[in-house]
Amino acid sequence: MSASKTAAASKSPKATATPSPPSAALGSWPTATAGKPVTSTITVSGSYDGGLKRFYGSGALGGDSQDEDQDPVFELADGATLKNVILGAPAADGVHCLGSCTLQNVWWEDVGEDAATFKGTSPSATYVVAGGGAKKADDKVFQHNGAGTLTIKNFQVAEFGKLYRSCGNCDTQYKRHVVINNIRVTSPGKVLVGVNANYGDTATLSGVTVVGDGGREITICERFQGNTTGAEPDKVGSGPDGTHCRYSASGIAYR
Ligand code: ADA
Ligand code: CA
Ligand code: CA
Repeated sequence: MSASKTAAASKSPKATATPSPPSAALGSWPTATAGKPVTSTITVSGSYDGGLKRFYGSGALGGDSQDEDQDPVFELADGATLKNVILGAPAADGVHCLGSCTLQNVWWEDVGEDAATFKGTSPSATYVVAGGGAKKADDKVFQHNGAGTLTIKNFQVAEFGKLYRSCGNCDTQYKRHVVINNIRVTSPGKVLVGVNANYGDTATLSGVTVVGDGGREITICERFQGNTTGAEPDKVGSGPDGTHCRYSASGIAYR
């Protein structure tokens, strides 16, 4: 690239139709504009803008437990977008995506059984989590039970079990992919991503900042032997291997 072209590009950056939040914004959480109890699952097709209201489970969605059989607060049809939503407590089973979906600027203040579950059955399903954050997940934040690729970018997570898990023991298993870029991770947490090596999963991470983990207790990427029997999967390794856990030391910053 010529010097003049470089100068021109930096002087007048091109406006984009869908700007992503600048990385400098990571660290701050939104203030809810109002509260909205939800007693039965809100189904979304097309686009739903929550106006940064705090949605929380009530009645049948108000259990606040770790039960696996809870309904979600939001259920997104294939191709749907959910944006500007704060999920407060209790958050039941969070958000379910039945196919490709986009979760833009969605915040979980106190993750329920999990924050979002991705269930599309097509290998070409794409799920995008852009902006937002999740706190207080006893176990998983993002549960990938279907096929396809999940991208998590410009996101923050604090106090969690696993940020991402490719289902280790679902009845139907798939090759799954996760791409993580520009996230802020605040200790304590157990595992950033868990993938099944035997089904060919991949996790690609870059731009990860880990805050407050002086003891390096958070495992960045763990590989499992997944199954369809329902058994608890065995761990088979962790750390970058260039195949299933794709990242380099420079992609993970500690502070
Ligand atoms: C699968 C998995 C469960 C649980 C569940 C979920 O059914 O086998 O262990 O994680 O997904 O929460 O979506
Ligand atoms: Ca679960
Ligand atoms: Ca769940």
